[in-house]
Amino acid sequence: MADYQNLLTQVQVRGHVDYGVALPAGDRRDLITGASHLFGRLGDAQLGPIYLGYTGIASLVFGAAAIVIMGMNFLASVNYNPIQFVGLLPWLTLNPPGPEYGFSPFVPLQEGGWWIIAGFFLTISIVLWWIRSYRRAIQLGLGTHICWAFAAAIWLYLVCGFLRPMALGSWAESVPFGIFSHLEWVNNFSLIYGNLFYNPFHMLSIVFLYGSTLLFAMHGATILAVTRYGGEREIEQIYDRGTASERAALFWRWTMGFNATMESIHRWAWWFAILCPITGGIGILLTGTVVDNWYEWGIANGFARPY
Ligand code: 07D
Repeated sequence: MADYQNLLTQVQVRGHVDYGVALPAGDRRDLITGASHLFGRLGDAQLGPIYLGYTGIASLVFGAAAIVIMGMNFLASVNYNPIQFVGLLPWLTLNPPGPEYGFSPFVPLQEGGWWIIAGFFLTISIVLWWIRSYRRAIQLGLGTHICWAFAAAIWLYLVCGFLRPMALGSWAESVPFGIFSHLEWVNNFSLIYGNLFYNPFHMLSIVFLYGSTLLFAMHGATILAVTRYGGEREIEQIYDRGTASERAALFWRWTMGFNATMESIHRWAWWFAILCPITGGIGILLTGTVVDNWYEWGIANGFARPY
């Protein structure tokens, strides 16, 4: 029945609710459990148990506060007209303080003060969610790989919204909360600092971004292709290599002369993924602090050519 799994066939196993392994004292498993056929099509059919805990609840409260502040500012900007709120949503924005306020924490609410408060709450929410992910991993006896990957993304978030503005002494450098306004920030950032394409850390970040998708596609495809030989039991294949990994490895040696192993492919994927925001954050932090114009920097360093 479970043979010949591929992209389109799937099996949903539905039994008693699985509460998971027994854990040390103090463990809690909150909220409903049930099963959903739709969820089963995307992943595991079972819903819950969800663990909220103190950090989870606090994170949701701070996150909700941040979003409500953003939403209320958006609403105020369209005179509390709900129709316009929906219609203009992609264009609505909550902007950081202007350059006249430097990096002062005391800014009138309408001049960027709300932005500081929303950003503060959002950051608390994200950090609490990180703590929650770390503590849940420890509680389950897992490694903390997921938390450190999440931390890499938080690094880029903090560089863009806090660390670089602090280094330059100006909130105005920071990112607005808004759909198109944050895209405009990205575009203007590149224009003002001489085209981000010439920033070597932006180059590296793109390498790891594209590289991650490539590795993920190669790995996902390889595992799907060898499930008929039990290849989806990846961990077993690491310590007890079977015909699935023999065939997968030979495929890649045949086609490109080299293969990752059942184990190392996951290290490749993890490093590529985390290096995308790590190198990106370095590139953003250097911009305007160490290098003012990446195009001129490229000319000075012999890889860009004058027009
Ligand atoms: C954003 C940070 C972590 C996010 C976290 C989540 C919540 C939810 C909810 C508010 C993703 C926090 C949020 C929990 C909140 C609510 C409702 C990670 C993030 C923790 N670029 N570019 C990159 C390409 C150009 C520019 C990275 C390509 C132009 C700027 C990446 C191209 C110009 C910045 C990348 C291209 C420009 C970047 C992002 C092509 C614009 C950055 C990596 C083909 C005209 C960022 C060093 C990432 C960076 C960045 C790709 C072009 C500007 C590799 C492919 C030339 C200003 N660009 N880019 O993981 O790190 O983001 O740069 O043209 O700041 Mg670029």
